[in-house]
Amino acid sequence: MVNFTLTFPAGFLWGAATAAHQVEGGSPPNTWAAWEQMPGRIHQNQRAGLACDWWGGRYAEDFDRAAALGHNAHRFSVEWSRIEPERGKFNAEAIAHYADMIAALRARHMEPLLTLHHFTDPLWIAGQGGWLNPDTAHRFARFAQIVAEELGGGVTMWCTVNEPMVYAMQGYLLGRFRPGEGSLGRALRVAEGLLRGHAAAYAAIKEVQPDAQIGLAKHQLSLLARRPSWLHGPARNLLRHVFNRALVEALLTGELRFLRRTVAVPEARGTLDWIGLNTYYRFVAGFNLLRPRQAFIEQTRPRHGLLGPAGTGEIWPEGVFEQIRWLAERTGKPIYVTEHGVPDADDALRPLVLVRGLRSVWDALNYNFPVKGYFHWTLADNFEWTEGYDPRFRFGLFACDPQTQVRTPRRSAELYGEVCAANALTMDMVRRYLPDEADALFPGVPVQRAVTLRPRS
Ligand code: IFM
Repeated sequence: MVNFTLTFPAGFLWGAATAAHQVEGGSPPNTWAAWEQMPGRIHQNQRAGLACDWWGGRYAEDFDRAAALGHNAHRFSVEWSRIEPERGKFNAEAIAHYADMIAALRARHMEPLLTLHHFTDPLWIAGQGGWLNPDTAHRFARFAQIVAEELGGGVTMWCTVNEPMVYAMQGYLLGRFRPGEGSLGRALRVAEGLLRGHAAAYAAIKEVQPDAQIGLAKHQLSLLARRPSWLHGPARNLLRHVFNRALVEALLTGELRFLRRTVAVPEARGTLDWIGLNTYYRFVAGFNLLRPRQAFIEQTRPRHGLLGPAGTGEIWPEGVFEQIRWLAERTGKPIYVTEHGVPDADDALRPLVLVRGLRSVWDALNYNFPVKGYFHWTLADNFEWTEGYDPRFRFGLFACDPQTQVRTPRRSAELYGEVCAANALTMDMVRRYLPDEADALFPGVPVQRAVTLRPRS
């Protein structure tokens, strides 16, 4: 009987990831709170409402829960529109609130990883054209500078921008996020704006805190080519380049190459101390002549596999290894898994997704890829953007009812807690949480034998 212990390196960061608008509640003057007012934009016209009431102070009890489970780190974001509700006017109370949150993490021996931009913009930024306006990158850098000056005493790990390609594509090409547009050209210009914002914020934070560790969180899709691959393979490669790779390449080269357009962004070159990986799904990509607006590329769900809710793809935890590998080989930088998780209110899939995802991280470490931490998405059920509080999109280790504010741990919280506390995943844990799948997941066949026994054709 196999009885392994997959041990992680000493000092490995274990935690969960959250984002301000999804957990805080209290309607800040930002673009999402405004978008939620528009009929038909969010599942059942819901609004974030109280969310997890972190603005009301419930972050403290949630940090207690995380600390009790052995988390030694937490990724969260600050809300730009609260800190700078009007151009150039910074709100001392909001800054004090985030200082308290950071102190609360430190008091619980949890390392804060602070994200500056997670999908929301102050209304005054939207009013000046958002990330299509070149001035926005400078405004963002000024905001980053103030945050670094005010909060840098307790933070050394900074994430400038969360999922810039998701923000650009969902808002400006697919129309699912504000401003609900359908233009590939504008989506790519927004991505360029966010890249410039990242670079400007990087420089601003380094001015204040030279030893800051600064990165961004990149959403990566695992992509199969539709058959026949000689026809659809190039479409897959193009999507992979545009969505997964172009922006990362630009951080290394200072050139942003999208389709036929190459833009010089020299200020972005070398602005990466680490890179964050957010990954969830696998899709199939192919050519479709009916999709001229999307450069004739269509992205669909695979027919088989562990399928996520409608509108998502195949739940594919092995993508964690695949994406770490590309990011590590291409950038040579330390890697944090800044998000990985699964929407699963019943917790029927999460233990399996966790075990497969963590095995992927461990595999990557064994290839000497420099993975430094893992942040599960997310701590407690929260406001899932366009999906609102749709029960099919509950990502929390804890269930959270936004009306009653009652939290209930899911079994996965305990499983993940055991991993964090032991700094290891063991076969004993896998057997207890996944009794039916344990032996199939870890058959204990030495690689050498598995290779020798592969049937010849
Ligand atoms: O909830 C989101 C998060 O804000 C960004 N990454 C994906 C998560 C799950 O959809």
